[in-house]
Amino acid sequence: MTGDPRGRALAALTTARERTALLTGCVDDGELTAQHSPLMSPLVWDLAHIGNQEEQWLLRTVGGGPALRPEIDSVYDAFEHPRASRPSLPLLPPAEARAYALEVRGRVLDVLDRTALEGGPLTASGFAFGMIAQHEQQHDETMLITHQLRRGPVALTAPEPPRGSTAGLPAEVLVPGGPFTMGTSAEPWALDNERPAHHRTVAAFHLDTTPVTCGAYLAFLADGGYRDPRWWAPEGFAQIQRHSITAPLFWRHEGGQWLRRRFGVTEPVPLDEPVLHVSWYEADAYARWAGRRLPTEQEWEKAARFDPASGRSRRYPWGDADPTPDHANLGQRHLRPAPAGSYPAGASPLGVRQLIGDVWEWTASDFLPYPGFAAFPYREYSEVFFGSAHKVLRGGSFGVDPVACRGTFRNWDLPVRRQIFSGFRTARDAAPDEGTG
Ligand code: AVJ
Ligand code: FE
Repeated sequence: MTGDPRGRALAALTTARERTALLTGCVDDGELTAQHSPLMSPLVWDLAHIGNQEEQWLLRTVGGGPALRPEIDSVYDAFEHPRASRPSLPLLPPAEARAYALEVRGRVLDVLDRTALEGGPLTASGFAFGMIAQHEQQHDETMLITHQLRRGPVALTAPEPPRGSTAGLPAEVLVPGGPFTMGTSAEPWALDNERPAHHRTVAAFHLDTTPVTCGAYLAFLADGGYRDPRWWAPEGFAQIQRHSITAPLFWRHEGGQWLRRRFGVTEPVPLDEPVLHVSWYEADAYARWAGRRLPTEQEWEKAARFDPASGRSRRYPWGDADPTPDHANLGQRHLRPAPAGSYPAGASPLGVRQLIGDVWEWTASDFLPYPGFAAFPYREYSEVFFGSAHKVLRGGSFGVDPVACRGTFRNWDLPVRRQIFSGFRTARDAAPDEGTG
């Protein structure tokens, strides 16, 4: 990240708030207060929670000011109240939630004006402001998921993504074995779980050039993949049986073809688009059926960041420059993944495409701390989630803003989850004489 941190912070906070305004302004108050799925909060909870986190970190902790509305902290504490229970809380009504978030933001801009963006880790390079912009954008992706789960059309518009193709691309790329630098100690707005930079060694492996497409996934369905326990982790097979899952979420078979519902519109499943809304179990089963496996988180990051020419790990597959619309499908600029093979300018040095943007990619790995991890600034962001319950996703989706997406960024979820914008790519070990060194 380059340039003036104050300008960066202001731009990131402003971009996040514009997106929040669209996501909470495209429906009436009834839709804002309704719960559209027990997996999600009412949209009006996200809205005031965004304001409340901003109040706690930027007005109270960084600004040192008095609390504006301390009595609502508990209502918007994600740990006190699971998502399913949030509709029964005494939530601020939509107009009040909007006014609260606006009031907080006005005061935050004064804090930003008068805070020296140096010194301790919270203020250096504007970290806390960047953290809160990332927090708001993460909830903006969550709110976009809520819109996908809602019944009825979604009044958000976006141009179609660029039309790429896999013609002429190899199916997979050989990533050489050997050490590389994983994580970061330099990225000023990196969150605690991305830190510190450390060395890892991976053996040579082959990685899909693009995410797995709906067309490839359909072959797994057609082969009876959802009925064959050979391909599934036992808990995964139990889950698809318990819930009668026979295809990715939002797909249905009708009139001899596969359709899917996308933001309230039903369309034929697009064969060349990365598959979306699959669980870790579905991704893992597909990979086993294909005679392959999911990449580990280490392999994914090496493919995304390692530059064989310099031996250095970079911020993104294409280098150190911040993402532009030519590099990757990010920021809700398009409300769907681009076809596999899109974004040639975003390719890695070895030619891997679409590592950043389009779909979050499930990895084989549990969400664990890096050696030397230190929770910062609060344990509840990452530390309480470490362990074998959550699997890591990498690379970001079309629904995530560039401020919350980079080669080191780590997302995580339960392996049963499929309402998120999740897809995957597959890998396989290289032969002993391939790509060593
Ligand atoms: C990192 C996406 C798993 O949404 O639960 C939002 C982000 N943390 N508020 C989530 C988050 C606190 C988090 N994920
Ligand atoms: Fe949050």
